[in-house]
Amino acid sequence: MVKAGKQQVNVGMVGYKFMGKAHSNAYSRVNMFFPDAPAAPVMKLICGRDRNGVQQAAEQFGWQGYVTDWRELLRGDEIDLVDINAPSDVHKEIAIAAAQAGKHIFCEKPLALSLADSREMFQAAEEAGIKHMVGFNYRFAPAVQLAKKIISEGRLGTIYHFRAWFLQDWILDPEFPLVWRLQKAVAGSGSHGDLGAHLIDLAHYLVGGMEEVVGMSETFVKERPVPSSMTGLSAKGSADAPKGKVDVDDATLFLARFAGGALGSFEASRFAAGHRCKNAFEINGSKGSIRFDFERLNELEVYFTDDAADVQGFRRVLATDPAHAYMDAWWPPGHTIGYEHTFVHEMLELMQAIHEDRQPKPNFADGVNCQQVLEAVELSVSERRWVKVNEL
Ligand code: SOE
Repeated sequence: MVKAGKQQVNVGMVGYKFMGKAHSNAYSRVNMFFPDAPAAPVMKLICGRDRNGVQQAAEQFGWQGYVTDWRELLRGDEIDLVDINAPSDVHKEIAIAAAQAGKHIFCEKPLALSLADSREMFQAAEEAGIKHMVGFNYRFAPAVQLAKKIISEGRLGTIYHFRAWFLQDWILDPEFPLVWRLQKAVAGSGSHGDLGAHLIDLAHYLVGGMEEVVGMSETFVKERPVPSSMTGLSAKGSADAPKGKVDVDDATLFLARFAGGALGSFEASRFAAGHRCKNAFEINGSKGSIRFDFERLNELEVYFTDDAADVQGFRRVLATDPAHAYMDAWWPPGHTIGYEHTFVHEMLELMQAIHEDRQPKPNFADGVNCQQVLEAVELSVSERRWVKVNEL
């Protein structure tokens, strides 16, 4: 129930698999844990093409109703906010139509299949005057917010290095089926756009814009069985299924020079055996260093050069105190939070921004900036040269 007097934001959501579940959880939790937020989402309609699947998701996730055609979300005034978490190939069409219908938009990353498409989406959203947000959820881990605070307050001094890895291993088996995340026409790119996009956004958020990049990329398994069904990151197939071509990267690595002078290195791979979801970065500055690893997302390791000589070293900060972003809304200090909380914090920012009549952060401009670096790296890989980001 939304408190009397609180602004209600009626949500219509397209997609109901992995991200659909994460977003549904966030919409249903945000009002309960952040009762003072000036606006609250109301889970009106969920949309998916498969009637049985979407009906089941509506019941399981707590949506008031469901539809099988996203255009129904845009008719009339019932829906205020359209949440797009279906595969990347449909982001652009739905987002532009939603903007033109005057709906606010939350869109999962990567924003689009290409830089040109992301720019069109940004332009449509700006012209319509709606609020737009892109789903870079890792910004919203309290430990990442602490990293941002430490850097913004100058406590690391001049930033020299940003190095980051996003490592997974879920497609290591060559017989793992050709799911949509491995198809260029649907996903845009492979580990680069799926995992590297998060690293690029974190780099932009924490260190700033990049001037030039040089990359390398590989598809280790070039053909895979066509799946009979897929959901989230899992898929079913049979041993005798025909094979299809993998036309995205399995791993992409790149170096970057930041506008502020720092040097960056980035590694995104789905072939890093033993790493399930290692989204990690380390930042070194003139006064110290910090490091984060999503597999231990409550922690930030910090090192300050002005610590007394006899206790110099990295210390582990458990970012669960009221001193840490969002934590006074959750549990007592030391009671850790998880992946799903990052989405709750994301939706809180969206609700606050809608109420305050400002753009949320990160928004489509951040989505475009990320897409620009993604594409600059792709150009660098295909032309085997350094590429200036503003060439694109
Ligand atoms: C799968 O590779 C995936 O779930 C990505 O799609 C997400 O964006 C990332 O957060 C975790 O890995």
